[in-house]
Amino acid sequence: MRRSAWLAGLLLASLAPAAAQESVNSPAPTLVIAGQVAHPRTVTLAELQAMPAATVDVATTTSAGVQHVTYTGPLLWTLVQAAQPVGEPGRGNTALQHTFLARGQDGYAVALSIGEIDPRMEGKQVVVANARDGQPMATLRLVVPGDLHAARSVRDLVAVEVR
Ligand SMILES: Nc1nc2c(c(=O)[nH]1)N[C@H]1C(S)=C(S)[C@@H](COP(=O)(O)O)O[C@H]1N2
Ligand SMILES: [Mo]
Repeated sequence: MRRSAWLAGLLLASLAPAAAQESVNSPAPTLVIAGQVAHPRTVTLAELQAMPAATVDVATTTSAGVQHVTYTGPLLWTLVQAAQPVGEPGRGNTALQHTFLARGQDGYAVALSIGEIDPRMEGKQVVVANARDGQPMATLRLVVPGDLHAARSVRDLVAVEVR
């Protein structure tokens, strides 16, 4: 395993118990941005709420028909850019090499790629939602607009690992 990947794993492992502890002691969720970035950090709910937010409409098909819900929060793109993904040395333009593993409190994780959310590419408005239909949420949720199934809608989002 590359040393950098090992370090990222260690960082995530050491932060996970702290995050779990926090949800017991305090209702305010936090989000760890780590991995192949120059500036790994833990973003607090207050910081997320202070960032420019996008609102996306998500349609879910249920037995009762199609239901629309709106989610509001900063774009994943904004958070990732602030952390500054770093490429592998000597590989030229590495901007599009990155993928993300977005992880929930329960360990559930889904992958996305930077090309999906880069505004110059697919530009999908993937948000780290902290409000649903305008109401504040107690936990964070990754929202991927346009998905037909909700499997990438990671609830209790606690970490985004940049790879
Ligand atoms: N943390 C976490 N998020 C998750 C899952 C999970 O098991 N854990 N299941 C996914 C799947 S498969 C679906 S269909 C949706 C269901 O969303 P809901 O349980 O909030 O309605 O959550 C997604 N997000
Ligand atoms: Mo699902």
